[in-house]
Amino acid sequence: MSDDQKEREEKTTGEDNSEASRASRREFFSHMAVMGAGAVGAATVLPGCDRNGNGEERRQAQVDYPADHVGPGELDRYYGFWSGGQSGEIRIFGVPSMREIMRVPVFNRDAATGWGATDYSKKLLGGRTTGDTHHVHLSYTDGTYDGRYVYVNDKGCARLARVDIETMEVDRITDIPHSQGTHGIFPQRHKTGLVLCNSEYCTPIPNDGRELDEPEKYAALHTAIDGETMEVEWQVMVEANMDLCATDYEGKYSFATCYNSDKGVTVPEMQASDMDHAYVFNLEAIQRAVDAGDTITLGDSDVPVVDARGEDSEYVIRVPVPKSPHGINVDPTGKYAVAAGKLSPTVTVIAIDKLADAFAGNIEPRDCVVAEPEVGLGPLHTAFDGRGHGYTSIFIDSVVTKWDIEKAIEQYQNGDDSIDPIIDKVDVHYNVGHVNASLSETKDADGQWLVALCKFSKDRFLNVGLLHPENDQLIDISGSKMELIHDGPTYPEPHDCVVFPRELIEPVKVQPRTIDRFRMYEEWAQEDGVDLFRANKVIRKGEDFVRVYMTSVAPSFGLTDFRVKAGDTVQIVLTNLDDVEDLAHGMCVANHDVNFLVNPKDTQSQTFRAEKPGVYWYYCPWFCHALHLEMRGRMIVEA
Ligand code: CUK
Ligand code: CUA
Repeated sequence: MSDDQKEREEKTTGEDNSEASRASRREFFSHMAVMGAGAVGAATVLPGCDRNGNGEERRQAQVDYPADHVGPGELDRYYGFWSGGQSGEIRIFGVPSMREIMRVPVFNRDAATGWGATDYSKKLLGGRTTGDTHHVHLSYTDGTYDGRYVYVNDKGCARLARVDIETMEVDRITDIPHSQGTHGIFPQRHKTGLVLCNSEYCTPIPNDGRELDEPEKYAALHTAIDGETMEVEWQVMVEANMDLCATDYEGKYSFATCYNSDKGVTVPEMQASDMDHAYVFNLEAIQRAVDAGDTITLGDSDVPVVDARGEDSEYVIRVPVPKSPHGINVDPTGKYAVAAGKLSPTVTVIAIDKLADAFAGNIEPRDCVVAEPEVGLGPLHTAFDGRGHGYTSIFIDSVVTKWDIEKAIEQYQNGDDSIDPIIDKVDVHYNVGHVNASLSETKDADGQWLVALCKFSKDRFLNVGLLHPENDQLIDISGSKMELIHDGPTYPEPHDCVVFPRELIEPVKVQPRTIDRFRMYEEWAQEDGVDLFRANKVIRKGEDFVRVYMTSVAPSFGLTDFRVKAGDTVQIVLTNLDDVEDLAHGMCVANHDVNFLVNPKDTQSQTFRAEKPGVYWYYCPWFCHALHLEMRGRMIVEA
């Protein structure tokens, strides 16, 4: 504690908080903890020992805390980025504490921050207010996370969004032409290159009403978006649906599972055949076709499209996989793509180095399969520990199965049933969807933690009514046996997550005003001849449109009141001059449905109509100061 802080604390509490007096109190509290916590607390804490370190450190530390223990004031070793499913957002977790630290609104309307109501977020969202985020991935360089961007899909409205990690704000949203149910996405891993996105639904293309009732003619698109510009680069049209997506580590291939090769439109039709397939896209061949103009365009979109429907070609091959496969994951060595059977109790291991031969026609696509171990009923997704093991989530059995990749290959190659690749199974609660392990999707997978995102919590938490939370479980995978460590309720419905060491990202704490949003505000300021950091004035922009520039410094707004006319459209542009970390203010206008956040050194705006004459208080909704309640002013609406 600095002298400064000490002085402040003494002032506010009137107590002696010197080190000497606090030491005795700390002793008292640790004594209490031992009494209360039994075995867990009955340890002497070695100063400086890292209880959340890697498995070895944890085992060596003579501390009997549970492995996930992150004490008050301690930081997690890992970040987790969770998708938020129907909530349309991203959530940031700490691992191993499994504390939800923050939410990042993406496709949703978020009342706390004003996302979806502020002028810029509305523009990005194009008037939409819902989303369905399933897959979050960070941008890569050289096979591991480079700390720059987070990409996330919207299955609901066929979009890809990008979060700028520096500011933790969405900076781009791209609409994907002719796509429905944009589901699996995956960035390339050799560099920040393309982000590949699968249409899960087949539709008429173009979907303009001319063709409706001939599902056999429907098609789906594998779309490549440039991870830097977020422009759609090209699309490949295939004949059947695509579910999950993966990329290799070299930039040569991308993968998509197809669970409905029958092109059914009812549930029985969709699961009719015993074999479906994984599409493998040859990115170099596709790029050659695009460069050569060997493409078509669809409807009103000018994106070049490679038509690869029907037969295997230089662009795409179909590796047969039983039955209605769901997840597809590439292991950290980059050697294998593992497709999970969903309706088959197997996972199918595809050797990536054999694909070139299959594309050349020297071998059949199915010859690229090198293993197909039985892992349980309803396999969905596979994570890796970097030590040669796969961890597959098994939905129907509610378990995670740990298996040995090389042993599975040996078993398949020798047709030898005495070889058992299954190492361990652990019960999860219940009906697990995705699993993901620390750095599992990178070449640096470290085999420490596995997160199991369970779809049903049943009786694991207090009863809260009709809708129960999901259950996100933490499993220690540092030893040979998996160990379930933690249950955590989450708001519906995370589908996937990525977990990585905290050193890999470094968000800023005061707005650097670098993202596109500020260009919009600077244009306005220039147009109106004002300086955003000084302006506190009302500018009438037209017959019934006024722009109100305002600043804030705790605990006051730059304007104690402003006047508009009934019927005016009012745009409040608020710049927060405070530059103290986390000293947020905001703007809430009484009875006008206006409420937004403005972070330190940030500018935000919202537009609304002032319908009725009268006096309306506006106030700061973020607790910012002892005089926070006094941080308000009057909007006076003249008749
Ligand atoms: S999906 Cu939900 S559990 Cu959208 Cu990745 Cu498999
Ligand atoms: Cu500013 Cu409360």
